[in-house]
Amino acid sequence: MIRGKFITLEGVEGVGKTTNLAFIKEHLEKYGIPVVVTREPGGTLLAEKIRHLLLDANSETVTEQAELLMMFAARAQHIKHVIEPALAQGNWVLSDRFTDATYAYQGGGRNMKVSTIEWLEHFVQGHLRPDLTLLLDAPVEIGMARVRNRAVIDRFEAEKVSFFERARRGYLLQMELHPHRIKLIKANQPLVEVQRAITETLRILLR
Ligand code: Z5A
Repeated sequence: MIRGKFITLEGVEGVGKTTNLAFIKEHLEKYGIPVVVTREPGGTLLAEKIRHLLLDANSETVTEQAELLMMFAARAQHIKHVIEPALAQGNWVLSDRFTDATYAYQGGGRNMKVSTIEWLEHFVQGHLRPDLTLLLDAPVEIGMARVRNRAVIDRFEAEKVSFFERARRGYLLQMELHPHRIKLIKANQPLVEVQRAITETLRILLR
């Protein structure tokens, strides 16, 4: 069995990750590729419970250490029960966020030490890294404006604009460090243009 490819979608809120996930799935399926769509934090029963705890805006103050460890606890479950088995069975896995989000939000947003994140990445993932990461990038205000009318604001969405600016810079730094894996998609353009750019970038894996 040929192992599948692991693709992740990243970017700050409202850039269009969820919207484009469905588009990518459909695009890959046209090539006869079986696709498993998932998300982080989440993707398994336990990891979804952790997601709920992480996003709950009414909980006690969550320490940045607890937040970081919960992200990786959810990720460990996700890798073991969803990502690895799916890849081993030849599926392509498409995840709405993965570890680049930790570098962006906990590293950039919360100013946590990169060396701690690197250690946890190695501890939890071993050699597992995405084959391709699509970084949907747009000015923070654009994404925020797109999701402004949501009825429920989660614990992250309640953060200040400066937090998301640091997260965006964190993502761009990750891209500088991993230029072969992380590809920038300009998300501040009409959806049809975003999807044209995504299709073009996916050719790297479809060749
Ligand atoms: N988090 C973390 O801190 N550390 C980690 O390691 C991980 C996560 C894995 C939950 O993520 C939170 O977890 C997240 C970071 C943290 N918090 N924040 N912020 P999430 O993925 O569930 O949350 P999100 O980024 O806030 O998702 P989102 O708000 O749904 O954004 P999106 O998926 O990128 O956007 P969308 O839902 O596809 O689109 C938003 C709207 O814009 C929608 O109405 C679309 O129709 C519209 N849209 C999309 N594209 C366009 C274009 N091109 N033009 C016009 N309108 C568009």
